[in-house]
Amino acid sequence: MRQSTLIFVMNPKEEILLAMKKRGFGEGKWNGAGGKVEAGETVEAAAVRELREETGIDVPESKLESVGILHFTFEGKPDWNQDVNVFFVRDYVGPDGIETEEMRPEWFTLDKIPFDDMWADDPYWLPRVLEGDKVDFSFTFDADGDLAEVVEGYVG
Ligand code: 6U4
Repeated sequence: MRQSTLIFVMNPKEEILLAMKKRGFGEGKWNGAGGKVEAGETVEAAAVRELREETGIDVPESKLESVGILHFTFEGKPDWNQDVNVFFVRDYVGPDGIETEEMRPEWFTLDKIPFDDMWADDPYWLPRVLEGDKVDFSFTFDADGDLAEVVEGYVG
């Protein structure tokens, strides 16, 4: 299964950095930074690289906290199927993200997370992660692109 990364940065004020995807997969949605893990790359190295490429924020791998895994099946687009490795970077202090060709980052307070303009699966797992849980979910999107099935897996 294709592996990808998804990274959410939080600052000491407990705001979360979301980024508006300007092109390609997930265009028009707020999401974390992230993308495909390249051949020969670790998941953590990919997370650091994607965060830097998409928001200009540079963190060491040691700042990454693994908070879960999401398995996606897109029935209409099997080549989109992917396992998404989700990371949080907590207590980030440093330059704000910059707008890149791919993404426009913005800080949100936790009560203003724009779930209506995010992936349909996000309300199932992001609040859980924000409460401190680790998550393992499987989501199936049907041929119309609608979220059709949600299965919660076991996290030890
Ligand atoms: P790169 O590698 O940046 O050129 P890109 O086209 O940006 O590729 P892709 O497919 O590599 O995107 O990565 C997709 C990104 O979207 C990853 O960060 C994972 C995330 N993602 C995919 N499906 C998602 C979903 N249903 N809900 C969600 N994030 C999802 O919240």
